Amino acid sequence: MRVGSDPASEVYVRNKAKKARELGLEGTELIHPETMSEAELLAEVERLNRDDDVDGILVQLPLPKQIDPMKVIDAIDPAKDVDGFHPINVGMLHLGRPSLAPCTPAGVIRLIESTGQPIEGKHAVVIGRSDIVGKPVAALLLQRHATVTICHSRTRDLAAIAREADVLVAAIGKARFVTADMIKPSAIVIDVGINRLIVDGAGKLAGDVDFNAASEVAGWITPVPGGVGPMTIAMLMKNTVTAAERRRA
Ligand code: L34
Repeated sequence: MRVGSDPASEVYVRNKAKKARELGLEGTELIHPETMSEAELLAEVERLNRDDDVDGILVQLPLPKQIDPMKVIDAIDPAKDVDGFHPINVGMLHLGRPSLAPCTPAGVIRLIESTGQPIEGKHAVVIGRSDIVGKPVAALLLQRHATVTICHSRTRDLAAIAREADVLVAAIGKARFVTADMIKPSAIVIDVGINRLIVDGAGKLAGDVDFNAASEVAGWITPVPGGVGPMTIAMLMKNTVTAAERRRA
């Protein structure tokens, strides 16, 4: 579900609905006006909670300023919470109990696993501590027996810590924040950032990592676009199938 017309959200939600239809999941893109009230959105969530034909509910963030995202997330039936944002699912994740894991963090883990390198025992450094990326990525890495360091805006000598990382996850939200000198040779680098830059008057996507220079140093590195974004959508499809199977079990 999308409220309002944030241009990035329009692209992301369209990509999600398209992928769902490709896979035969009957994804419906519900679009509401920017002026929708919080009460109206909560009523809409309630309606979808009660609709037995609906297996997954996703309310795309950010929401317009009159709507408190926390209230909306809390209102979603945890069994239909395919984003894994409800406090019940967040709690389950941090306890290591099987639940609906948030899509971007699950995608990050899947990308790391695709290297074939074991996560166990590695030093993983996560830059960023948001509730939707940094914290859950750290929890998933810890569950897989990595030694996890979380860096953020108040971290002292962040570059030195990053350089110690066997696995570096960049989720800062600043274009090209991670430079080649911050990467340990042969490290696995996962770039979660999606920053919109204007280059020579044209819009261009850039990650949180300076890809060209970093790819000379890293052993593995994900591009932006074409990295974490599409994996986020893949994990959303997986969560939706899981939610559907559980509701019918
Ligand atoms: N509720 N809100 C909720 N759930 C989410 O999981 C998200 N997120 C983030 C923003 N808000 C959300 C997404 O879906 C970010 N995000 C997301 C999803 C897909 C893509 C990027 C971010 C994606 O498809 N990225 C393409 C490029 C798209 C473009 O051209 O802008 C890529 O190749 O990276």
